[in-house]
Amino acid sequence: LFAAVEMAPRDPILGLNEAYNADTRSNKVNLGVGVFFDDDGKIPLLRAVQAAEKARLAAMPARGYQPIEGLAAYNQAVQKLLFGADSQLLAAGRVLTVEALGGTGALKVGADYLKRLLPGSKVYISDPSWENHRALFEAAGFPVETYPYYDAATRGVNFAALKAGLGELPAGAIIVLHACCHNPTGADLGVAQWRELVDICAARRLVPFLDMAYQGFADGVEADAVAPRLFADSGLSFFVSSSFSKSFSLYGERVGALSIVTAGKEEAARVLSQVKRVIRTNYSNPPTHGGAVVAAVLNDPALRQQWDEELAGMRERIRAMRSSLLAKLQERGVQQDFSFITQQRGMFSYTGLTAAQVERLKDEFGIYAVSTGRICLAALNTRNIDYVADAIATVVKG
Ligand code: PLP
Ligand code: TYF
Repeated sequence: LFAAVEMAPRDPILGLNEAYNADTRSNKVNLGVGVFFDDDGKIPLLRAVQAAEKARLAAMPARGYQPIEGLAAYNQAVQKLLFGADSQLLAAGRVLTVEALGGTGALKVGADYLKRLLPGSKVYISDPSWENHRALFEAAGFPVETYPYYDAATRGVNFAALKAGLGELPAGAIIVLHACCHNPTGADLGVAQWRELVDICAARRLVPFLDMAYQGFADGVEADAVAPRLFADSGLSFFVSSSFSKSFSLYGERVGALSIVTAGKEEAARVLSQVKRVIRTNYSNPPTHGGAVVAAVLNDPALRQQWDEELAGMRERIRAMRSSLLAKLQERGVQQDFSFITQQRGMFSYTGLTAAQVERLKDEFGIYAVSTGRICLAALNTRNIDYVADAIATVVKG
């Protein structure tokens, strides 16, 4: 049966973990995968999460099936994070939200539903994008192409090219947009640019799919929601995937959500019924724990405040590592301008390191980065940053 099965390629990012884990050097550093580590190099278990989990464990809840769409208290909390507590969109009942298995699960449910809704459409992802975007939408049966995004010369967004690219797309084209903290480049649009982009989507009748995997990691929960809120004001229909893997440090619990903005309450009910059908034939209904914990935190004012503070702590730690890495590269006499490190947002930086330089970092120093030159700043800490700065300085000087 399996004699002719070929070995599938590894995920370029998750595959790095395996190589890192197998490395026996004690000073090795994993700047590959996008995970937030604290200054001790550990994945934090947030205090707000601990408190919610303790209360949940003490209550010993029964483990019945959840509704297909997940926990209502969770889905409502997600909507408020995306659109604001007093959103008119929410008051009008235009949004449906379903709990999903992480941001990936939300993208998958959205992609499968879109394939039923718009079977002849194409999907456009940013150039470059998170590799799984392409794989997910291709797996749902869509042809996937790219729209212009990153400009290696400025280390920012080539907005003119982006606008021109989107301006050529046919009505009904699905465009996947990173709502904030673009992965892999760290280069985001500004508010005025988002406004223009919303206008283009409206004029060309594109179908926006916002991927919100890092809400709170750039400027804060509210500020980072500028894209979904501008789209909300436009009157357009669109999709949003949310992930709480990073913002709640709940990676393995698989907590995410898919929200779909429709024209009205009655339409939302019909769309929800179709999305539920997609879920039922995938995994029936989501697991209980992660969503219950996130809902408990978001719906309790004291825990919510604690989470806001802990999220700010994570955001500030990444910022501090950005400034520190830049300063340390300058101290080491690196001529190349690395000031973009402090301008890019979120966990990642597209460093401009070549594949050969990344290879040297791994071979000579045990420092793992993605071959595209993407590094995860959240893996730096006060103990490994000098070593990393030394190594980068060495490889860029030749
Ligand atoms: N979208 C982007 C842009 C991401 O970087 C990630 C990272 O994990 C995801 C989606 C998936 O999130 P999750 O881990 O919750 O599935
Ligand atoms: O880009 C990253 O590193 C994170 C984690 O298939 C990740 O988003 C990477 C690859 C993948 C799933 C998650």
